[in-house]
Amino acid sequence: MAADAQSIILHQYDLSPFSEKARIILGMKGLEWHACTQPVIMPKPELVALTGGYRRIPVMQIGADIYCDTQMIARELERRYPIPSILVGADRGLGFGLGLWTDRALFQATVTLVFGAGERVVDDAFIRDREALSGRSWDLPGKREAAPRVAEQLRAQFGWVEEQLSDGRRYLLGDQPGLADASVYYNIAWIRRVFPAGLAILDRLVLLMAWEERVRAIGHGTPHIISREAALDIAHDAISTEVAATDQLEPNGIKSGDSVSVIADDYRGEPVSGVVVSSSAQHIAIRRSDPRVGEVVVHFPRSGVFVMLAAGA
Ligand SMILES: N[C@@H](CCC(=O)N[C@@H](CS)C(=O)NCC(=O)O)C(=O)O
Repeated sequence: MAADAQSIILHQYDLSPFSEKARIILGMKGLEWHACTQPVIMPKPELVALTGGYRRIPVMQIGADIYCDTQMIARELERRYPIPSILVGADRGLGFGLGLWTDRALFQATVTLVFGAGERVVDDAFIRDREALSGRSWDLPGKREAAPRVAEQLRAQFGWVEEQLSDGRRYLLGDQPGLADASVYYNIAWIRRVFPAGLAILDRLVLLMAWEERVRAIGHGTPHIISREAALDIAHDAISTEVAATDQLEPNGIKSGDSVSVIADDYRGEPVSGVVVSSSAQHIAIRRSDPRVGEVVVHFPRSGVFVMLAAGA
């Protein structure tokens, strides 16, 4: 199926843990989508042409709208394709809130276990790339030393999932799968793929293991493949559908038309600069231009980024 300006394009790569979170959400919604494989390390010229500097994976593109971060991707998929909802039952905010645990504390512990206790799963170029990004040494001896203690932390944290499932529910927030499931699941799925022996610490968590199988069985919807050039052509030929809107309650008065830079609030990376189209408590959308893709609108979540007004704005 050829992609067009309405198609969901996920810029991703196969082994990327956060891409798996997005793929499972696409599966929960039973969506058809296009997988655009991006490099694991810099340079990522096509991705950066779309985002203006944001280099993480995954990024979702629909026409000339570019959604950065799985939190933003989940929110936009929910807005465009509300049924079935990934915000289960009465716990609509919790799916997002739990992401602060699963995508930071839980994921960091997962990373330390995989790289500290597992076989070497990455090459020198990957290590140099991540060192340059974080400004910190990869410190394999430190990871090795921390891994046994982190295993205890992980057993405790996955133990919460076991406790949550102990009343017989099928998924974390009820009998329907949702964002919370995708957010915990990608951590386990990644350990299972790259360091399966690491899951021995969870052997006794039988409800967790059965839940993992259920979430895996949800699958990834219907993916097709799209080349990077074809994705850029779609962005170039499309017009963003984002409508200009000023949020009167913006804490720092940011309004439509302001020039801003947006940067991730953890280990930073390149700021993305542009002109605000719309914003709310949960998103900011900025317009920018690029010689290859023309005018695009890049969308970020608010929890997880800092927005800075450009000097003189
Ligand atoms: N908060 C982001 C995290 C994404 C992330 O860290 N992705 C990893 C790959 S799974 C990545 O791109 N790392 C390289 C980098 O940070 O440049 C999200 O939810 O999408």
